[in-house]
Amino acid sequence: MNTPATIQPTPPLVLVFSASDPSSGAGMQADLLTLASLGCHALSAITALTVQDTVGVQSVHPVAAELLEQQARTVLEDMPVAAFKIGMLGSVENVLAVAEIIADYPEIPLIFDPVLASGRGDELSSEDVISAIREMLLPQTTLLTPNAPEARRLAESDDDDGEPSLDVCAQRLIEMGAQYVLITGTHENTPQVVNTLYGAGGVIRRDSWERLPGSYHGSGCTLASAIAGCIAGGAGMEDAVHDAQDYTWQTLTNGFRAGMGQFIPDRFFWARGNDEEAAQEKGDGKADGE
Ligand code: PXL
Repeated sequence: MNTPATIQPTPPLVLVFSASDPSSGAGMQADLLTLASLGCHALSAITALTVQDTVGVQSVHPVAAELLEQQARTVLEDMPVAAFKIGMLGSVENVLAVAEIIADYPEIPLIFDPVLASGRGDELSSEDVISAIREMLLPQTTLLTPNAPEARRLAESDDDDGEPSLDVCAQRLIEMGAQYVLITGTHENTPQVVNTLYGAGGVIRRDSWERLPGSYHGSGCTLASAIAGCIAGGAGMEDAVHDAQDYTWQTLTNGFRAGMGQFIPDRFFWARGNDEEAAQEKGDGKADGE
């Protein structure tokens, strides 16, 4: 065995289940960058390969459930994981495989970003994946982080006359088994982006953020991974949710337009000496936002 002269303390370990995005805007690459930036070491179980750029998703190729299971179980048997983060799962078989794995580690907090569609509207989960998520994963979820359209889709019921409010959706998701729900308001038609954290007793906190003019690829992955990183580092849920939003907002104001489509959040803004003034100047140039 290799023993370095001084043994360094191990950073908090977070096991991520998510899909590869070759643009590194979203998906596993976004998760790894975010967790590294926050001082964690991420372990990765790839659920699917996607073909996409900053403009759109061309195809999604789920990995075989047995291969997903082997990736996760191998690292879980070797290393003590402090938190799980789940993103896109890609198939019903993968939902079931992940549900079985995490059931063996009930003490590890689970941050679950239910990726149903990309921010640009590309479908990323079928109806049977959504049913499997409701039944198998929500009861094991510590924090669910849907955007408003995802919250409505996961919480919808045949008995609904009109569209239920987001507060009602959150309450239903908690009844389905999630301990906490953070609904993000980027897609809502409000002057500011309002993100609301709910627990069993209702609203725990609401945070409002300036609505930025750009359209970003991977902001939801960044937020959920940042929360998982804070939880793995020992934060309580409310602090983790606040600090992760603050971090994510900074990655967005420092976002860059690498290709012809959406901006990419800069998870390492602090390593590039970007100060607020520079971010402001860059922000002024973002004219093509959603
Ligand atoms: O942003 C959600 C997301 C997550 N994971 C993958 C994605 C996307 C959005 O495009 O492609 C792999």
